[in-house]
Amino acid sequence: MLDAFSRAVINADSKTACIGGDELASLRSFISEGNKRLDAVNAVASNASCIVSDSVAGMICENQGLIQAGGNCYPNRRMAACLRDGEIILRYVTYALLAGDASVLEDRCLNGLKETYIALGVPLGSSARAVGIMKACAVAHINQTNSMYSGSSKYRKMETAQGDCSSLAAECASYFDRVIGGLS
Ligand SMILES: CCC1=C(C)/C(=C/C2=NC(=C\c3[nH]c(/C=C4\NC(=O)[C@H](C)[C@H]4CC)c(C)c3CCC(=O)O)/C(CCC(=O)O)=C2C)NC1=O
Repeated sequence: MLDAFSRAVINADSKTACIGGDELASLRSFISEGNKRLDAVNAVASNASCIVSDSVAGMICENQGLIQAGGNCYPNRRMAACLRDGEIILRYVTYALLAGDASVLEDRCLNGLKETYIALGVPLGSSARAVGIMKACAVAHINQTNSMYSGSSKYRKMETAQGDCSSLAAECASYFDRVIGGLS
């Protein structure tokens, strides 16, 4: 498992070079933007159960055969496994966002997942759809555009300094895209 710092070392070592100007500049911004990154991780991690349940519900809403006999979210044992998988995937995305590197997600979560799903008959397209909804939810939480319930008791405002988190939201989206890519 790598993070932004160990990744810079590996890259430099593969060129037998010292850590150079571009890498240092990128690490400098990783540090100076560090509090934003922690807020972004917190925005996703502390809304994880909401993000997972909404995404799996959305996936099922669009394809109700999943919860009928023969569907892969039927019976409750499979429904529970599906929700659990959503939580696992989201958890590894938050680790990657914290580290600023996808290797923890690749090595510990995605490695072999597609093969496991094929062997178990877990539908890859539906899984990718649920991950796609999680991506939209997570991005909205990071950018604080999750205003659907704004003003209602369901809306949970996260107190953070105002600022532009669009590049962290895009980075987070790229980790979900890796999951979708790994399942297709
Ligand atoms: C650390 C990383 C890690 C991952 C990612 C992981 C996934 C994982 N998901 C599994 C099952 C499963 N995964 C699902 C998921 C779904 N079914 C659907 O219809 C939806 C499309 C989808 C939810 C979005 C289901 C239903 C099962 C149970 C399948 C079965 O037993 O028939 C299994 C088989 C063992 C078990 O049932 O617990 C594994 C290993 N395990 C791990 O250790």
